[in-house]
Amino acid sequence: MPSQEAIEHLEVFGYCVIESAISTERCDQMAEKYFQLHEDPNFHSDFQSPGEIGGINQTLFGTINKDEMCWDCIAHPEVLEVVWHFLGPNARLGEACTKWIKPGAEMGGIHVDSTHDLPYPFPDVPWLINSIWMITDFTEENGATVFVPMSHKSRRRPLGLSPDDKRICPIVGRRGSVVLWHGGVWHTNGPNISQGHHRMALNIAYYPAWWNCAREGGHQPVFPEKFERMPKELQDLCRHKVGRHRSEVYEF
Ligand SMILES: O=C(O)CCC(=O)C(=O)O
Ligand SMILES: [Fe+2]
Repeated sequence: MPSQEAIEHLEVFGYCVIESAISTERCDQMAEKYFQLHEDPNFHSDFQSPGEIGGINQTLFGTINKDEMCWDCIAHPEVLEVVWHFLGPNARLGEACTKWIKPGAEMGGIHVDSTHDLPYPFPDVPWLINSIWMITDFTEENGATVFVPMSHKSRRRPLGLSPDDKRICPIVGRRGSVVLWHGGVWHTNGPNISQGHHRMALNIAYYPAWWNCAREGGHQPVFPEKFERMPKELQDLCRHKVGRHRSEVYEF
């Protein structure tokens, strides 16, 4: 989808898909690496919660320091065109993390992102453009992300929505495609009811320059030696979070 069309789709429906933004060969290399990272006990402290160790729905933070392949995704030109349109030219990286949905995982709770203490109505300007790269194919059976199209227009969270509400749509696609969404659209991971198909995703969040990035727990700093090696465009996105420990870059 050309960026202009993607922008329009996101504006109206709350999400859009850019197909085949990276090659399947690259995805397969990334998948292999990400499955290993999730299994590596050295990184267990980077799970979103300690209860995820050995679990069937895992989020592993700090991908930017662990894997340089994800750098091309974070600063992908077509993605950045959409991000800059909604968040302005000084948009910043929130976090890049990997999300593994194993067979047997249940559908997540439908939610909006980064709004825990925001009053209603939510801001009428986007506060987050979130994205999920399909590192393995996304299917209706293996946990593809699900969305309620246009729900970002409600400017509230999805209270009391039944998991089998007909408005919930899985967004499926070949690996290498990326879904972008407005943080206010109602969404979650689908259930993995497949026979042995694992879903791996790279989740990259972008915030506008005015957003307080310390609000989100778990987001990791970018190590200085990694930052030095990055192309300029990626450095610009990460400029606010260079350090060795989270406490150095976020005040709380
Ligand atoms: O894993 C998924 O499909 C959804 C993840 C999600 O809700 C998010 O990244 O905000
Ligand atoms: Fe989410």
